[in-house]
Amino acid sequence: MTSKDYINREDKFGAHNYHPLPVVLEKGQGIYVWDVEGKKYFDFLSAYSAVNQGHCHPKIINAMTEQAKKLTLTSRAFYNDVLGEFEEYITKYFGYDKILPMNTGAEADETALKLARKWGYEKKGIPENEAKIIVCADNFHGRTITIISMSTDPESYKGFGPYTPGFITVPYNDIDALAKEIEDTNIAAFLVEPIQGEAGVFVPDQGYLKKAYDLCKKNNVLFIADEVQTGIARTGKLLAVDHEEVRPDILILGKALSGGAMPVSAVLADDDIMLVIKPGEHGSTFGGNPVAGKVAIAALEIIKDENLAENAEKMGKLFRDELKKIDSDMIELVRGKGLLNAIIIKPKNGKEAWDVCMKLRDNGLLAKPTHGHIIRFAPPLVINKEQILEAVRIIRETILSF
Ligand code: IF1
Repeated sequence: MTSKDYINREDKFGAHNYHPLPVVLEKGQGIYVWDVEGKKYFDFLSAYSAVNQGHCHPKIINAMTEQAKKLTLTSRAFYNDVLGEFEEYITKYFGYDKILPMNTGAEADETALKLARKWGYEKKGIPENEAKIIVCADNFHGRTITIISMSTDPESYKGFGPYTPGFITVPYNDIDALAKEIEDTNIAAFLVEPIQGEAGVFVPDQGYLKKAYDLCKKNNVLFIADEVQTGIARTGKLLAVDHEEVRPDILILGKALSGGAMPVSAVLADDDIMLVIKPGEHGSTFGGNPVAGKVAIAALEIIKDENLAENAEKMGKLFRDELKKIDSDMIELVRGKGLLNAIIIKPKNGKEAWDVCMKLRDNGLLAKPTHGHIIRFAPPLVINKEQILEAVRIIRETILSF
């Protein structure tokens, strides 16, 4: 079968809820992936920052296969011998009293919303069914009905109503707008991405998160950070909130928590928040399964053992510096933090970000456009200097060819 055959088969039997770049991958190792014709590519998407540790990291695959041979799933109806080990490891790693394990990012976001509402009723004294949560315009938190109810992007929410009530939207990076809304005593929480991914790697002003956090404290509102994409060393620190020394009341993790091996997500909080959820009130068949536990421990160990936060910081700076040297009016702006970066493309001769990504593919580098004019560049964090320079050479030659 050729790439074309694989694509046609997906088109015929799969729902059309994606528009992938036409490349069919069959193997990954570190920062590279290979297609079914054997062509090798730099992976500059990392499965939307899930593969921070690099494709098929041997330590993760080993943890996964060893545990898979022994015990894969008990459900939470019974205890297993791994979950406690994972819970102790991750809570000490991030400095929280408790973890609630889930699978996908959306599920972890939903969990955080439920926690915040329940805390609002039981601890803050909000009248029943009146809790509100403040969210940001242009957010991306996943695809469930409640999460799209918070979205301001018609592509996400249109046609899927009726929507879940109880959300107030404020513009991102606008502290005054937040200050105005947050005084309502029915507000339970403020939910924010430290850097907005889907919005095109939009980095807020230095100090925004700290000021937002202080406003939350002043008004007895929970500060919830969605670090599903920005967390686990992606932006040059373990968490993106670490750049401003903010400690979220509720921390949401996903994606790279498994290094991309399987869906593993988590919600972290201290006892006064986490313990408002009682037995039978929330859960998941697969959440906290022993394979996930072993995989997540390995994935988090790698971050520390291989100094991936420091590497992301250094390589990210080098990458942006080198991109800024490309002399082309097609690159309107380079932005990002650590190895979460994007360029804004100014169309030239009718050629847009999609055409640039197609040519990057031909030249051996995979990246995906977002919003038509932005290209996200987020390689695995194990990338080295030589590889960054080679990738920049491909990007430069590609851009200059238009
Ligand atoms: C897709 C974007 C990235 C997320 C944050 C929760 C979730 C995500 C901050 C949900 C998911 C994804 C999913 C992916 C595209 C993607 C994405 F472009 F849409 F914004 F990464 F940049 N919170 N992000 O970014 O996690 O339930 O998917 O595990 O294909 O939709 P999930």
